[in-house]
Amino acid sequence: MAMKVKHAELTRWVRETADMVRPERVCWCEGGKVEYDTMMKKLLDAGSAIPLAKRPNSFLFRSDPSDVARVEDRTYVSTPLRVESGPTNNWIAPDELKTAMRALYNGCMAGRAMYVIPFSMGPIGSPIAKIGVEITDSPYVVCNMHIMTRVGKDVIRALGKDGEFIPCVHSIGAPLAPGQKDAPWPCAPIEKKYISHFPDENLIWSHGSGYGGNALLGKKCLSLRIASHMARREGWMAEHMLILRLTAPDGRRFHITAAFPSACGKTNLAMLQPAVRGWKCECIGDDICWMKIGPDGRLRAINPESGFFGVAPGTSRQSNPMAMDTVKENCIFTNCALTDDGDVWWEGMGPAPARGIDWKGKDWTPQAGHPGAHPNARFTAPAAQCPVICPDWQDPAGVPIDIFVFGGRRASVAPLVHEARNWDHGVFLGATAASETTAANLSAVGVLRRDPFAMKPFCGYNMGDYFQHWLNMGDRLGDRAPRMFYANWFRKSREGKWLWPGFGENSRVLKWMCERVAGKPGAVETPIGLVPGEGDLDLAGLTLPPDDLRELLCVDRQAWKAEIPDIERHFAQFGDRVPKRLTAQLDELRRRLG
Ligand code: OXD
Ligand code: MN
Repeated sequence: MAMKVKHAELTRWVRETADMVRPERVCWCEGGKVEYDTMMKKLLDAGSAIPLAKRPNSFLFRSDPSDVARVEDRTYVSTPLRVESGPTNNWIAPDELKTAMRALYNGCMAGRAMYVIPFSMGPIGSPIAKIGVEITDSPYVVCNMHIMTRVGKDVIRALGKDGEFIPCVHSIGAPLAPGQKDAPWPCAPIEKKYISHFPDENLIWSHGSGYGGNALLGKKCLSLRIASHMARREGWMAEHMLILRLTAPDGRRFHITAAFPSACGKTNLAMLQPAVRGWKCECIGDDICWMKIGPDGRLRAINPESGFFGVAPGTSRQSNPMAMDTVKENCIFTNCALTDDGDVWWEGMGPAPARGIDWKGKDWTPQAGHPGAHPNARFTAPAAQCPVICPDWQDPAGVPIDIFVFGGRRASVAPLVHEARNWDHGVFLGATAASETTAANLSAVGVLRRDPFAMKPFCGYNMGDYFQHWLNMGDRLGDRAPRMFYANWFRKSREGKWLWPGFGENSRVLKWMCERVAGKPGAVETPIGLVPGEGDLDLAGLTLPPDDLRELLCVDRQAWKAEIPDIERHFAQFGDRVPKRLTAQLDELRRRLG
C-alpha cells in the first residue's frame, strides 16, 4: 500500500476486523483504473468475469441462483430498543445479533484477501457527503464500488487523522480451506445471510451475500438505512429518490426528485427524453437523494452515488435510450443472458437472439419457457457516461429542489397524477403510498403493499418517527418547501391494458407539475387532491383515446373509500408513533370522500 493512513481509529478497526475474519492478506484500495483493471483481471482469471466482445471493457457475471436480490427477510435494523426500529424492520437486539454474526465472521475470510475500500458518498468535501469504509472479501464488490462510489486516496486524505467514517463490514461468508477450489460465485446459504445495521453506532455488518444492495454497502445500507437515521438526528433527509433537472423552453429550471419503489422505473424517469417540445431533461441521480437545507432556506440535493446499478430487464432503446447509451462500455452486467457474438441480452431489450446462454450459464433459446436474464439482472455503469448527465451533478452544494413526486405501481385506484393540497397532505400521500412488489427483493412479486416514500425496506428507524421527521422538515422549510405530487404511470383499464404510454410521455405530467409550481391554475379539486382539469395536460402530438384519459384521471370515490380501512391498518402498526397531523389528514380524506 502506497497510501499513508494516519487515522488511528480506522487502522484499529481494520486490524480488529482482520483478527476476527482472518484473511490471507489485507489490501487497501487506492481507487483508479489500474486497481480496477487488476481486480477485474483476477476475476477473469478465476472464470467469474466473462468479457463481452461487443462492449469494450465490460464484463458479465452470473451469481449463484440463491443470491439474486436483496434479502429483506434477512435484513435487520438493530437498535437497543425494538420500538426504535419499528414494525417495518426486522429486529434482533444488538448484542445477540453481534454474537450470532461474530460466530459467522470468525475466520470467514480464510484463504481470501480482505479489501479495505475507503469511499465517499457524494462529492468529496461536499457539506452533504459522507465517508464510509467497506471491508470485503469480494473482488466483484471492489469493482462495483469503484463505479458506484468515489473510492481511494482522496477519501483517506479527506478523513485525515480523525474524520468521521461509517464502518461497513462485508463478507460473502465462504472461507476457503487450503487447496479448496473456489466457486464461481461464492456465498452462504440463506440462513447464514445477515444484512445488519446498528444505527446508534453508524455500523453495518453484512454476511453471506455478494449481490447488489446486500454487498455494495454504500448503497442501501449506508446511503439509506444508516443515513436516514443520521439525517433524523442531524436534521437533513436521506431518500430513495431520483433527481432530475427539467428546463423549460424559456430557460427556467426545475429540480425534481421522485420516490418510487425498486424496479418501478426510476432509472427510466431519471434519464427521460421529454416528449413535450422544447423541454430538456438532465439526470442527476437515479436512486438515492440526500438533502440539506441550504443557506437560502431551500432544500439542496446531491446524488451520493457515482454510478447506476440499474435493473436491466425492460431497458431498451424505446424505454430508456439514454441508459442504453450509458451501458455501451466500461460496465459490469450481472445475471443477463449472453449472446453468441459476445453481447448481453435481457427480456424487453429488443428482439431475442435465436440462441444464447441464460443467466444460469445454460444453453437457452427464446422457446426455453423461462427468461434468459434474471428479472433482477443489473448493469453497473458510471454515471458520467450518461449522455444526459447534468453538468452540475457533482456540484458539492447540491441543486435546489422544487418538486417531490411519490408513487408506485398500481393497476387501479391511483390516478395518473394528483397534487397535495399542502405539506401535511403531501406527507400523507408519501406515507400511504402503495405499490405492487417487484423482483428487486427475494419474495413474492405483484403483491400490493404500502411502501411509504418507497422507503419501507430502507428506513433505518421507526417509520412513525420518519413521518414526523418529514413534518418537521416542512415546518423548517415553510414557504420554501418543494411542492408534492403523487404519480402512477401503471394504471390499467378494466381489460388489463396500460392506459398511459409512459417513458418520454411522462414529461407531460412533469410539465404540468412545473406549471403548478410556476403558479398556473390548471387543476381541479377532488377528494384526494388536485388533478389536472380538462386541457391542463399538454397532450400535443399524443394520440390518447379520450376515454383512456378520463379513466387515467378519474378519482373513484368508492375505490378510495375502500382504501381507508387499509390505511387505518397501515397507520395502526405504528401505534402512537403516527403523528396526529397524519391521522388528521386521514380524517379529512374520509370526510371529503363523504
Ligand atoms: C435498488 C433497489 O437496487 O431499490 O436500487 O433495489
Ligand atoms: Mn433503489
